[in-house]
Amino acid sequence: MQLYVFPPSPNSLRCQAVANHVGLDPELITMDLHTGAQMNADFVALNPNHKIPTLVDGDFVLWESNAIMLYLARKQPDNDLIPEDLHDRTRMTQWSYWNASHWGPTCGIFTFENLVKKFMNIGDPDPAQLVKGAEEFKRFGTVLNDHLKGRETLVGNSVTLADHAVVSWLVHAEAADLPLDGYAEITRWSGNILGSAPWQEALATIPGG
Ligand SMILES: N[C@@H](CCC(=O)N[C@@H](CS)C(=O)NCC(=O)O)C(=O)O
Repeated sequence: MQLYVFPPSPNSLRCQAVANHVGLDPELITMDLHTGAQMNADFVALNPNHKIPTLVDGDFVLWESNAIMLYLARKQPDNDLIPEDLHDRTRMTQWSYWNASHWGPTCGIFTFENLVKKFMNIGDPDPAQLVKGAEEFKRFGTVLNDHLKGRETLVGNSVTLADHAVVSWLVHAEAADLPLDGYAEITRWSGNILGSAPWQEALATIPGG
């Protein structure tokens, strides 16, 4: 099994964390997005969106990180990343969609403006975007912070795919200057999840740490 990744990317890190969590060891193939490696014809044939992460398991090719996480979790039956209980399972789905629709795009504003632009030398942060990001962060960060009060995980009593998805955007919290002051529950929860072995293993693949 091969997993095409770009290790600093939250989208690929969350798939790597799930693979580690369930004890799968796909071959990691790094696509250097800075040099446009994702545009090469062989990769575009696998994923016409030319985006990482992309998974290849024999003849089976899969893209979109949430689908890949689901595949990895189901590929290895003995884990509790996908709850059996209907309410817990659909709550997990709720948070996963929330992450894709709201939390990811919100954190993505800070990640792009404060981190990616600097890294790729493509200009200064756009103040208007950061104002928009701050408004969105207040709205969705409050939802997450309130939900986490008295909880160790987003759903039920153990880590699910939702934790891996939502926490992935906090990997670069400091470098992206996410406005986390006052969001103590998010900080507590993300510290625990990102400090866990599957995440530590995934984070160790980022060149330069
Ligand atoms: N919705 C996709 C997003 C994947 C994505 O945006 N990947 C970015 C890196 S973070 C990428 O590969 N960009 C390269 C490009 O668009 O050419 C997922 O969840 O997998």
